[in-house]
Amino acid sequence: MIELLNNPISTCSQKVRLCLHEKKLEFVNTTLDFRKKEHLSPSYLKLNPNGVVPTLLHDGKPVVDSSVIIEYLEDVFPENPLSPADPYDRARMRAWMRYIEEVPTTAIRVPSFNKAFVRHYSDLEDQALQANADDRPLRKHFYQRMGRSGFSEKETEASLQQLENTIKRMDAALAQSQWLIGDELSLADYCVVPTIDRMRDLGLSQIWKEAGNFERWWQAIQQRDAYQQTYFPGSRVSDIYTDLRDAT
Ligand SMILES: N[C@@H](CCC(=O)N[C@@H](CS)C(=O)NCC(=O)O)C(=O)O
Repeated sequence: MIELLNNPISTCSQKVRLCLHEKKLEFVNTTLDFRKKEHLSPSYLKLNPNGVVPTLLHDGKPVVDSSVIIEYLEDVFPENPLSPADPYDRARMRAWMRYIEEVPTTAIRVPSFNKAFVRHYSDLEDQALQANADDRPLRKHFYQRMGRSGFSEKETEASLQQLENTIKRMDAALAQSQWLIGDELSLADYCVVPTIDRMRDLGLSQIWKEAGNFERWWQAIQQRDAYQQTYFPGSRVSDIYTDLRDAT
């Protein structure tokens, strides 16, 4: 039995949902409410001491961290593989995954919080703002830097540059092959999809307007059943923060 403790709009959760659907694995989709801080409750912290989503429960055993989870699913459920058979290609896939985790996955948080989430903290008094940051085992300093009004211009600019670099790197790779690793879809592709979808949702799709290979890949991703299943209504920030709808 597989249960995914996650949140509809969380990019890290979407990455796991994409892989579960692509592998045609049935799972119980359990939503944690960020506004109620359910991901910071003592019972959830016992499963995931980082206080972030997603967490996979496999026969009751917790597996944490989205990339660890999708590799675990590959190990345990080899049917409908999303990892190449060749060890060298698997190493290339993991190198992409590490790059995606370090660069775009980190970068997208800055415009996401600036445009969507910071509004929840803008009226907090100093003490409440500090307490809110202190509550987050993994993200205390991130929330401190964000403060009440969002990330600095310098940090925002650096994030946008990182997102642009990612698109350029992907576009170059996709000139050589259909997917990031050769001609089979892999975990590497799905690792980056939630960042791209979020970029579009935040009105940042002009970044890839000249990237033809990337655009072909993005169109192909959006045709997949797993993509349609992952992005159900309510899974995009613009579904919740309606002022963002003009951006898309
Ligand atoms: N490396 C972790 C990061 C997970 C993560 O940052 N999750 C975000 C949502 S995408 C979260 O739960 N944030 C909670 C918060 O900001 O308090 C993973 O990939 O699972």
